[in-house]
Amino acid sequence: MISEQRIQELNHSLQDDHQFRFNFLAEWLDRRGIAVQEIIDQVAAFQVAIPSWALGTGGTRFGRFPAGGEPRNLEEKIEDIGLLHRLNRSSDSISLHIPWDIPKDVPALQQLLAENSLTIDSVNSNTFQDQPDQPFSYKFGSLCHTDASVRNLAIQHNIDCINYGKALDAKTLTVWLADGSNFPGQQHFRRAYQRTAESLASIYESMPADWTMLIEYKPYEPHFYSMVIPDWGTSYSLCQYLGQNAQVLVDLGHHLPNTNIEQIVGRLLHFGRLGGFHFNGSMYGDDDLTTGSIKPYQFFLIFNELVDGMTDPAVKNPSLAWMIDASHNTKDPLEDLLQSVQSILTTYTKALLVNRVALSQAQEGNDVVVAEELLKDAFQTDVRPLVAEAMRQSGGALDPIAAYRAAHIREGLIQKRGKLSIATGL
Ligand code: AOS
Ligand code: ZN
Ligand code: ZN
Repeated sequence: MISEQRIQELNHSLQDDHQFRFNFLAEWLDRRGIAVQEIIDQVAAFQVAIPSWALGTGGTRFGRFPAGGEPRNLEEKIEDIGLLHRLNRSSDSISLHIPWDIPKDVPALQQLLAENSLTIDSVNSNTFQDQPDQPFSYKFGSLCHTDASVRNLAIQHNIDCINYGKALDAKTLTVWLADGSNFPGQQHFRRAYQRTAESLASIYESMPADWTMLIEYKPYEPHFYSMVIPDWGTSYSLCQYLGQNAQVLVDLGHHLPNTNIEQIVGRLLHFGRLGGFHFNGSMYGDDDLTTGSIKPYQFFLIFNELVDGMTDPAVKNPSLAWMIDASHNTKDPLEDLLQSVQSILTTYTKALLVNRVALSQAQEGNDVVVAEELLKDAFQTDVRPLVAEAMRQSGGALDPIAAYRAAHIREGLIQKRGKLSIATGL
């Protein structure tokens, strides 16, 4: 679709402008005692997993408008993500979804993954919809269900997911439960929680010792009165109950408007219970929009908390799973993912620029203005040349979206797969 040589040619035409902008910024940061190449190395090393379900245009219940050339199977999804990774050198893994991505020919898939320099990051279970041949229904819940046969079906599905993941060398099981209720009185809160905890424990016991279970929370949707795991506190309590290999997953869109997500991140880091992220953007709730598209300052404050926690030796948190969880109806999905990764790296870079010694002094001395200005200074720095340089040094494109357009990739995919091909996804 696009060769490394073509990427280099496209870079060549942008190199002059890039060098000018990069030199200016590097010199300025250097004057302030910031080790520029160290920052570039950290940005180049930062990898974000791409969800298999974001490669098509996610519909809404009102309709769906296919992008054209959407991947029709797991092999084509791997090709698409390989393409993203070739362009930005920052998306080297995939979040799988079962049953949409059940691996069939495992050796062939492993080879395809290796050819594209990709790995499988995590496996997502799906107990939010019934599959055609399913003996019992998830209509009234899965791991929390009142009927043990339904709970066992959902437990077994999660164990199957672990086994599919093992075949492809994944090490993470992501559990998001749609379980909840729509009307007061429908569900007994304490018993639903208890059943969920016990079901999760059965899954946890079947998990290899080097695996992590990520438990995602969500305040509403698909249920609108209560969710069994609505908030980080519930996820955290379940992790405490299960053991060291269970961690909380923060999906940026799973908070009520104006929730202080950065503080949640700080709390979970403090407890050593932050397992990973689902990056996306949102205005109202679980909007699954492009990461950083709506509230870039809040996104920066979240990364500021992350960098602070990751660089503080007192924080004992395992390494995090960085994942995108997006799915919407309007953009070319591959362009959207390129934008998301770009926004994640840009925001991470800004957080790396924060003068932590000065910030800590201002905080200890209660100098509110200086503390705030230190954050704003980093946030307002245009770090795009550093991100471009990180990608260039890793063999990627200086401007991945421009390269994607210049290579007419969507047109090529439509020719190959047809205008109406539809990817499985949300
Ligand atoms: C659903 O709202 C959650 O964000 C899930 O993480 C995710 O979208 C789903 O598990 C994908 O199947
Ligand atoms: Zn999610
Ligand atoms: Zn979600």
